[in-house]
Amino acid sequence: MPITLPLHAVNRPAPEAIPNREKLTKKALSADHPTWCPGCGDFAVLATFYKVLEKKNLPHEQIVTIAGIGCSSRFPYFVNTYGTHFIHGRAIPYATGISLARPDLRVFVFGGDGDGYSIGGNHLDHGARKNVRLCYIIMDNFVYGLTKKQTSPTSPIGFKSKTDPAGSIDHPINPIKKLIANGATFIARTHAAFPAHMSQMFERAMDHDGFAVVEVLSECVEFYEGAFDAANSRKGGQFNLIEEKKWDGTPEDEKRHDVTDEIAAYKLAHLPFPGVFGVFYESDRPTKNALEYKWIETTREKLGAASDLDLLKATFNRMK
Ligand SMILES: Cc1ncc(C[n+]2csc(CCOP(=O)(O)OP(=O)(O)O)c2C)c(N)n1
Ligand code: SF4
Repeated sequence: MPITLPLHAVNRPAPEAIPNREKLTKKALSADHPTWCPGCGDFAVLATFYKVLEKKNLPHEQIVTIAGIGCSSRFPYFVNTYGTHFIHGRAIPYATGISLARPDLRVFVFGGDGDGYSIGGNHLDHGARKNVRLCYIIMDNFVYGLTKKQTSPTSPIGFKSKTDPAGSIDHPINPIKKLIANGATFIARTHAAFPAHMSQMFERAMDHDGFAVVEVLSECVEFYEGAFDAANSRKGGQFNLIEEKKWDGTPEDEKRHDVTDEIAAYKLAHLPFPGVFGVFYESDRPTKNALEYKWIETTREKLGAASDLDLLKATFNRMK
């Protein structure tokens, strides 16, 4: 059964955009020069992230970037914000702590398919079910790039790598199905070769109050060149977009996708590779941040306007 608490009763406002803050130019947002191979899809993801941050007017000092380990996970080095390049697969629990403790911050998590779906796969499931307020951008290249070509959880069957020289035999995971099943409240998919679409997806993910994930197909030109050509209209493939319902009462609208319909989202996610791109699912289930905040405030009142220290002591006493 879904939680039926009225949202307005539990949602603590997300940090606000500041309309008149100083311009966040590329210069202001750039840190180290990216060490990625020339042509790596991750460059486009970084450029798009800079662009969308500026457009969103987010306060510079409130932006946090967290990542695990991998080429894509080097992201926080290249963005001039507070942030951490953390241990492999553990970006989500770390980012969860930051998001819960500091509701004034905007928490962004970055990583690859190995980091997010393999070693960190279980953390992804729990972040999604808890609906932690953060925005997770996964650069999926269907391979382990940093460690030079091992099979990843999204590598297709038959993919030849250093761990599978005769071709991968393991069924790849479907990240979108996994995220729907586990309760992520914003799930989108895009392609690094289409920055305009990627920007739209990033913007919507940033606007979402909850666990927002954007899966970006981002080519590893060194170890899996051409992996996403089938989804690239400029390379003879097809970049098929999800058409969302407009609720305009027209007969065409009947066929459009209702992003709040979990089963419809699942069916779209089930389409064979290269599938479709856009927003698969979006819902406004209460966040863990809001529920936990409400619980703390209720306890505070019960204990007679208790201080943070009193609350901490009461918690420890309960565990004695
Ligand atoms: C505990 C641990 N196990 C293994 C590694 C080695 N390792 C580093 S990055 C990586 C995989 C990265 O792949 P992915 O997340 O897909 O990122 P990409 O480099 O392709 O962007 C692995 C296995 C490690 N650093 N730590
Ligand atoms: S190895 Fe692949 S993923 Fe890593 S920087 Fe080079 S092209 Fe990008």
